[in-house]
Amino acid sequence: MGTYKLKMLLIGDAAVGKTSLIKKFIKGAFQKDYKMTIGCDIFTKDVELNDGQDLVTLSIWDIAGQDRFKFFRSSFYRGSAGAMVVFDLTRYTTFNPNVVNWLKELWSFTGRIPIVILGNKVDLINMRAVRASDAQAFADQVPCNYIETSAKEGQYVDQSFAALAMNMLQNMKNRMTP
Ligand code: G3D
Ligand code: MG
Repeated sequence: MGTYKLKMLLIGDAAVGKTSLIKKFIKGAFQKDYKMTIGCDIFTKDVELNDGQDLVTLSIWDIAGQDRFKFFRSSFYRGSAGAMVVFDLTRYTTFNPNVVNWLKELWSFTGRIPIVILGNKVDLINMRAVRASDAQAFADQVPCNYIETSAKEGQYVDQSFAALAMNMLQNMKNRMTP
């Protein structure tokens, strides 16, 4: 049984659903800590992985403002073990080119930490502007998981956080093994 504390980020354009995904995952009883100087909210949640063998306390960092706090982004990124890169399936530019832009910025601060790419708002079927096959092909190149979610209906939200937590844990264990 291992216990770990891992910092993770949600990044992506405004209004793609980052805060909604976190709230859906945390459900009702969440603890939130607002960091005024960085302009972000920090949520905390425990998850059990590997059939309860590992307990991970996730510290989930969410950008609260938009560009206003850009200057402080280095403190936002510092020390994070992984990230969710979120785009909106109904707005093409949030995927291309902006997922790449977010990834470049992330990795310029953190190095190549694990990520998952989320195509959110999959419930808006008739408004889809990004093909699943295009997003999957991009994720295959990275490589990383690609998951289509709905923060509104809850589809694959828990699975996305679990997948990233598993990747972060595995990455950390690999680094600790000589
Ligand atoms: P952000 O934190 O990335 O900026 P928010 O995004 O979580 O604030 O969400 C932006 C808007 O998109 C919100 O609408 C929210 O309800 C909506 N939204 C988020 N996720 C989904 C989803 O999966 N499906 C649908 N249909 N809508 C979603 P409002 O109108 O409240 O601003
Ligand atoms: Mg938000």
